[in-house]
Amino acid sequence: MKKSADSKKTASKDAPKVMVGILTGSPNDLPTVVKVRDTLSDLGIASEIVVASAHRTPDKVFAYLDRAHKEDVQVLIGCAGVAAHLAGVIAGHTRLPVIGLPLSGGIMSGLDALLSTVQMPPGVPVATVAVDGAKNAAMLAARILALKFPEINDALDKAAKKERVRYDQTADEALAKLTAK
Ligand code: AIR
Repeated sequence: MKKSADSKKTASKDAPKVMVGILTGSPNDLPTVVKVRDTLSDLGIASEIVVASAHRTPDKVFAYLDRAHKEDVQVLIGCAGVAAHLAGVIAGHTRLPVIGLPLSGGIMSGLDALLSTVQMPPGVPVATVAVDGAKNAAMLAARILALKFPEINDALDKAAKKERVRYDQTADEALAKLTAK
């Protein structure tokens, strides 16, 4: 079957193996969802984005999951807004770990999506991150992968050290500005 057109890495024989499948319910979700892919990419993790809706195109969701199983994708991320059942439907169809990313929008600014994603029945877990928490969805996928792939653990260590430097520098600069007033 053809690789997703949304995949950042082209499907050549040299392309890194896709480890994370990111499904999202609408093309309108992409400005947030692309941050998941970019964070994974910064950690050296190949992923692909597939636009497929649990309600509008459930057949496409299941076809992708079947391909993901065959291609040995390791972690799945389901992103959706409003009646956000995508991650839950994915979790009902796979044994792979599923992360849910609820998206804002709609009359409840994402609270509807958060509850639709997180309130799963016992036995069908979805590890749900914050509304629009694209970075944490990627970081959680990376932590899961790091259990099996030491190079991803190293990449996470490096990223944490870099983040610590950035945080301390920002704090120092903010305090220096205050005292200069
Ligand atoms: N959605 C699509 N199918 C099922 C759901 N819950 C979500 C999308 C999007 C929102 O509905 O993930 O966040 C609105 O979709 P659209 O395409 O009308 O912008």
